[in-house]
Amino acid sequence: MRDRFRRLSAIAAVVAFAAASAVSLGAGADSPSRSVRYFDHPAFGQTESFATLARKWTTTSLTYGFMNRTPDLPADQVDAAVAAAFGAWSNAADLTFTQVPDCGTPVGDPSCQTPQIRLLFAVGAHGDNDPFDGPSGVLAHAAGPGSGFGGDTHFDEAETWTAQDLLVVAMHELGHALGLDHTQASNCPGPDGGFALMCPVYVGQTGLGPDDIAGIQSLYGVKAPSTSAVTVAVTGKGIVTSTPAGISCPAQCSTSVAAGQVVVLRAEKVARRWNFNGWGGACAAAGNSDTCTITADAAQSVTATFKKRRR
Ligand SMILES: [Ca+2]
Ligand SMILES: [Zn+2]
Ligand SMILES: [Zn+2]
Repeated sequence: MRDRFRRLSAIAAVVAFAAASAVSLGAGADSPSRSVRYFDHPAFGQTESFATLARKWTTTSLTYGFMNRTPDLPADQVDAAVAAAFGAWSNAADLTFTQVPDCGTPVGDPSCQTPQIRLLFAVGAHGDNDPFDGPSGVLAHAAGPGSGFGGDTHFDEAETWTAQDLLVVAMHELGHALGLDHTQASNCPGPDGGFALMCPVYVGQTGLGPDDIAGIQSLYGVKAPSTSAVTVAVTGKGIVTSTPAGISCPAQCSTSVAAGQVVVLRAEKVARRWNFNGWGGACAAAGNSDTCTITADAAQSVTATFKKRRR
């Protein structure tokens, strides 16, 4: 069965709560009469905190692409806002996103395999039986994970998009595209006083809250800290040690450190009549100094050469 965009029924009391909260939080203080803006559908999940949709992606490495871009902003600002929105989720959980060209076929085409998450700006009816409502009201909507429509995220072109609105609305919709439902009413606002991003109303959220992070991590797990390998090769009679500890080559010639870690390597001769002759590889610039400092922002490979003195 083809995925459908979620349609949730409005709950009058909850809408009234959200409207009152939007005003009392002062998010619309400059224009208190401004109408409440919904990310998508004004309804709340039913669980104790964050809520998840029926499905999640079976991979943690996903592609996205633009079917078109809003003319309200320069293309590079659209790209930057959307990339930052994806980045908020990939920083919070074990997810990576890669931008690819759109397949170019119509909305919901089941044969379109990449991008998995297709982004579209459209006015009114736009091919998914969920027409947009003109200025204000619903700002965007997204389908949960799956093939065909799955993950597709649409923005109401009847809105006038600013980079900040696009960033936050995209962040919220991508929450749905990744498998999160709206959080429950008591998280709007949440225990920390801030509104959860996955609250259905847009009252000036700027990023993920604790509830959103717990939700996405429940689906995809905690992001593994990234590490870099440091590898040393010693030629001749000498030893290379490291600070922080980990390398003591030739006994222990490789180690794994946190990405970006600064590592100091020290060369010492271990036999009479042998001298340190110099560094190579990632330490080449250190010449024949006793120490070499490297930053392990990627895998680093170092050579150290010791030579026997001529008599
Ligand atoms: Ca609208
Ligand atoms: Zn939503
Ligand atoms: Zn749509």
